[in-house]
Amino acid sequence: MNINPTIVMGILNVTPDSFADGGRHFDFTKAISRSETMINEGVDIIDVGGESTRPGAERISEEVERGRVIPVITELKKLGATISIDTMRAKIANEAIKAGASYINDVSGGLADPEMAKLVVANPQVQYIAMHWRAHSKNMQNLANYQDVAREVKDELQDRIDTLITAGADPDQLIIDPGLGFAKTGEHNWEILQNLDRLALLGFPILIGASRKRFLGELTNTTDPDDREAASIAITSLVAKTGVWGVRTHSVKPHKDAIAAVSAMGRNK
Ligand code: PMM
Repeated sequence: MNINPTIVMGILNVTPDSFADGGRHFDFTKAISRSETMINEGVDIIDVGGESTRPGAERISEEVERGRVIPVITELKKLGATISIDTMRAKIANEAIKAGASYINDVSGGLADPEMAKLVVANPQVQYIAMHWRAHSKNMQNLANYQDVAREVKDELQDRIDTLITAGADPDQLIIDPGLGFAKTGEHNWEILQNLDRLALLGFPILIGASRKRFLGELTNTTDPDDREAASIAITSLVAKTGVWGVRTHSVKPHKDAIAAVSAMGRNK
């Protein structure tokens, strides 16, 4: 179990159409100003993404993705932030590393680009987040079929890890994520959250991205993602208690505070 407090990875979607904050940080100046706020609020890592992965989303070209993320990463490096690049493309990840990223957040766990494993091996100083994924966003909800979602997600992540380690990656580089909402229904997401102890058996740090997602909208009867914040914080608190390594969230301070309260309650126990 992770004995350090859960880290907060703040989301910076530089896209016009993501799940929860699409459009809000699309403009470069707005993206930097949002990042400065997150830094002031104590964010641990800023996750910069240029390609929307919301259900049904079409892919964008590599050039468009590059143009969105690399200038932002270059600027964030100057601000001293710890940077993650949310991409499925090894080329973009490589340029992001050169510009200052120290984490690759690959929602496809290496399935979308066969070059990704080589890049991870070539950059042992970089951490790699392998998320559970079955297909690109356009088709993924057709693949939300499981007998035992917790077991199948665990097995499929094990397979991703085996591929990376066989390619030469250092196990210490790897972080896993069950990919809530990716080829999963709301029920599947809850079942995964109820069974994080089973995922922890893989022996890797776990990242959870529940923040403001659609299944919380179904739970709380809300269409505006901002109205899902209380439910998001509840999940952060409970997963922090189970010892997950990190949470990927839209707001920073409320989640940092929730984690601090969880740590304080667990102190000296
Ligand atoms: N979710 C989204 C994008 N990237 N990365 C990881 N590791 N885990 C996630 O759950 C995840 C992700 C989609 O959500 P957003 O559009 O709100 O960023």
